[in-house]
Amino acid sequence: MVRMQKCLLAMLALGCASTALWGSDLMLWYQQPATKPINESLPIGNGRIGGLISGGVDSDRIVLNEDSLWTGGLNPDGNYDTMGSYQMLGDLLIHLPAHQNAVAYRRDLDIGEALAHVGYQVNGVKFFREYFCSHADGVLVVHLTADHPGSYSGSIELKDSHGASTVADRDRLIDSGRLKNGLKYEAQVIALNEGGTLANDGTTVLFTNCDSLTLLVAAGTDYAMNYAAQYRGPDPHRVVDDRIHAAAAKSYEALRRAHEMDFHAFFDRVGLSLGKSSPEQIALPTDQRKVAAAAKVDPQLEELFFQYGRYLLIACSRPGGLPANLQGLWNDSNQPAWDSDYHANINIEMNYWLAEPANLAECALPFFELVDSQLPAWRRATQTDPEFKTADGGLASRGFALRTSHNIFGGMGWRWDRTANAWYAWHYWAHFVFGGDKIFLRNTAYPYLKETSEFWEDHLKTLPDGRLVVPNAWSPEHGPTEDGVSYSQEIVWDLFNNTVAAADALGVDKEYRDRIAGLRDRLATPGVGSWGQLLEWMTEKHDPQNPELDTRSDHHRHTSHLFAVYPGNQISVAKTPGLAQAAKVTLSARGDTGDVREWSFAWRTALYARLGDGNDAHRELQQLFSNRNTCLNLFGLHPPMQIDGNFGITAGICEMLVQGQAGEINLLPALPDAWPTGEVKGLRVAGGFTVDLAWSDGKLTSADIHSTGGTVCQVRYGGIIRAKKLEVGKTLHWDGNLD
Ligand code: FUC
Repeated sequence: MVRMQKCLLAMLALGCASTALWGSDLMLWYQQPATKPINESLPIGNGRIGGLISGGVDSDRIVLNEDSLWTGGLNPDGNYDTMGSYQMLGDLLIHLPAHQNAVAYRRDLDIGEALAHVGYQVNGVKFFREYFCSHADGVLVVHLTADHPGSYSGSIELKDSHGASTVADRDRLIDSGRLKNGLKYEAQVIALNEGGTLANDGTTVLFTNCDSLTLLVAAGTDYAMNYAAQYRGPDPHRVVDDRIHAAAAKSYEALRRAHEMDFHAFFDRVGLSLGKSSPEQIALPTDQRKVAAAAKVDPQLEELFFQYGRYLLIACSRPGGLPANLQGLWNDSNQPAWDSDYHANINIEMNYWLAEPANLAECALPFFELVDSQLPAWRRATQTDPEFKTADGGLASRGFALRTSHNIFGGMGWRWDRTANAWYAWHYWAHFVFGGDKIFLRNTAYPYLKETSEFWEDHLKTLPDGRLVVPNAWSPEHGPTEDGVSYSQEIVWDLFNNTVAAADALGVDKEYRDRIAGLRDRLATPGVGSWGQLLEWMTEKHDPQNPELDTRSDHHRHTSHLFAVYPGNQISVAKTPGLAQAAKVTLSARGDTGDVREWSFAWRTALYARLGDGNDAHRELQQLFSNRNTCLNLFGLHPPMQIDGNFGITAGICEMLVQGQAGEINLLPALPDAWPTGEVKGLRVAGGFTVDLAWSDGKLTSADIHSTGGTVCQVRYGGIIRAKKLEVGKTLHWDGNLD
């Protein structure tokens, strides 16, 4: 309430232009409603249900999503066309026919509070809407107020996106249906009024002369992350009904308080300041400001973009729900691009790069839950496919592989991405190595790592010289299919290396651990080519069909063979300077023109950061602001909209500020000239540390390293190295000149 009054006061005082009084600086704001939902509407979500707010004046459209609303099934033959796709749930439409000709319009999303707003005036009356999606109460909430009593008359519609009809029951709308795969879904909207009256005409709720309205939306399906139950659970009606009634029994203020407490517990863990933007930059609405930021550095917008990745992950990936798909949680189509699927050759991995360093580790849990629930189906598909004959000619009997794409029912699609199983293992290991949770390591991560290592133990091919290679692999989505492509070699190296470390951390499987360590050391490592590049394949390519392949003009969007630089760590400036130099040659040749897309810029940012090159990392980041690479609502734009770039860039910025690899915590390893002065609090690094840093004139001024893992803390700043064993809960503080 206090906040709403503050916002109304701001509107009264300043019309619609100011951001300063409106709330936090972390604000996306616009002077017009959205016209294209996925590109312009503002996203809210609670990890399971989501909304895209258009903020239309006389008709507000909120696209509704529920993360398990998927077509498809087991899809045993792996045909991408029959794999199914993520669906849109429907639209919540608020019709306000008398509200045409609004002035002083403003629409915003305050990502520091997880609240969206619309404000405008009609005939001297000030109208205000506030929207949020509560994890605490499981409902999406819209609150409509005005500074004049009795100003709201209109109707509420709930439109099913699969043609099912909605029925009205007093002040409630109920929409239920079944997809072709039998999946049952239900959505309900309830309207609560102050003043005026509510009625219904059988399909819509009508409101007349109300002072204010609160709309609550609950939704669910009968999906269950459970292979044994064929991915089905109880009918959603009961849960949806209970949720909406429980929420309706609370006051609007109580719902909002619970939402804010829940959200702040995640969001406030990390603070970032990269310097001050100019008053001219701050005065621009986000759609104009982001375009300008591609040409001229806008530090506060970069900070907003960093935090937007964190906001979006909190909004779309919470324990109990499904992990973020290709569009996170937001979808305005029943035929989304690439089915809005889980894409295993870069995209879903990139979705989760930020979770550990940006201090949102719990948000990674849905990924593990989904993957673990798919394993029985993936094992079956792999172990019956002649593609996976073992070295002795039999069918696979241990482990599983993944195709490039998968759904939520154990079904996969498109070509096999043979080492995606091992790339997923990187995430299981990262969750342990950042957080130190031994129970997770023992019960969840190690079983996954070990089973995947067993698969690769059975499938590696021995070359005449004794080196081991992954057979018949494809460097996504580039060049030929052949043995020993660098992408696959590096990922299997990473898997084996982490399996060894995991067995050591648990003190188990000594013999197995030694065997895997031996295999790791026999894996062919990437070579260096004639122009100093890191080789993407075992041999340099001279392909008349594809003359650019493996040349300085090869600007392919994927940088798969640089996995070992980021997110892997087989190659680093400190430990393998020659290969790091070759990686740099490759990266700069791949460039940032041509085939390079939104997520590619994010990966390149992180790669340059790992290679210690802050200015190049920043150049890649800055390009994301162009209309070619991000939508007006700052969602990544491939095109079409894709969310991995949002998550990837947050991870990339973390890597620019602090890195924890090669056994060190490296402070400000890639600080660009564009951020001479700044501060960051709460970033996590591997080994169990949280780091706060401040810098000025490009130099570190203070560092606080808090131990959550009780391990040796070896810190590097430039050429200076300090090491100290830090007990859990202790902080290592340095100020001023570290030398
Ligand atoms: C990968 C990429 C494409 C796109 C798709 C969803 O296959 O090569 O660029 O991001 O995923």
